[in-house]
Amino acid sequence: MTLDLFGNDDARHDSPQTDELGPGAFVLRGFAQPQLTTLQADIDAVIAQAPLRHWLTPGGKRMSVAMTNCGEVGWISDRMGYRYGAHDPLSRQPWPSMPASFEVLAQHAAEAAGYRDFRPDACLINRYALDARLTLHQDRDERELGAPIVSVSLGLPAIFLWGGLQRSDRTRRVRLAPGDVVVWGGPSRLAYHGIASVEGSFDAQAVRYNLTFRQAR
Ligand code: MD6
Ligand code: FE
Repeated sequence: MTLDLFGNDDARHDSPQTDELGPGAFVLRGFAQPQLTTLQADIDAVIAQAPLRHWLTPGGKRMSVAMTNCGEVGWISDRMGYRYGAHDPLSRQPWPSMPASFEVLAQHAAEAAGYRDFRPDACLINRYALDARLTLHQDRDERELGAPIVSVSLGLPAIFLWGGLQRSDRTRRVRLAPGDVVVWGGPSRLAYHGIASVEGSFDAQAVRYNLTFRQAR
């Protein structure tokens, strides 16, 4: 389905394919495709400064997804809970600054989905090996729940789970390919979601990356 996200016919014909997941939640198919090479180089540069690591959940389990951050604040998990912090607990340094390529893409994607003035201050970088999963959860550690989240997929495809506002609501399985961008906010901002599986490839080294941009503080 192609939506009229811009309110005029020209934009509708120019816009790429868009799937509506729920009210205020969209998959912009291939939106980041032209930027994939630049984005990957910038991911590698961030990781060189703030290495990927497996956080512990508050319950003490090692997360299967490896994570790091860039921007003014980063998402952290340990025995003390989930939170945002301005420093990398490993190096005690500020998180690397957000690459311009990230910020521009996130703002454009938010605008394409109807969210103006998105100013992300946090970018979580997730790396999924073939056996990594992210169980059903809500993103609710951000102070500004009025702002949307922008999520960019790179590398191997994955099956994204999209649920409702209750954990027990039934979930839909959505395949996310490299370059797909999910934008969600408004009435869907607290919807449950997760990653069920990553699709394998012949390249044993291959992984999936995901960037999620938030207005955290
Ligand atoms: C992922 N994404 O795609 C995990 N959260 O790897 C998320 O948990 C997520 O894609 C909030 C909004 C969009 C997302
Ligand atoms: Fe999430």
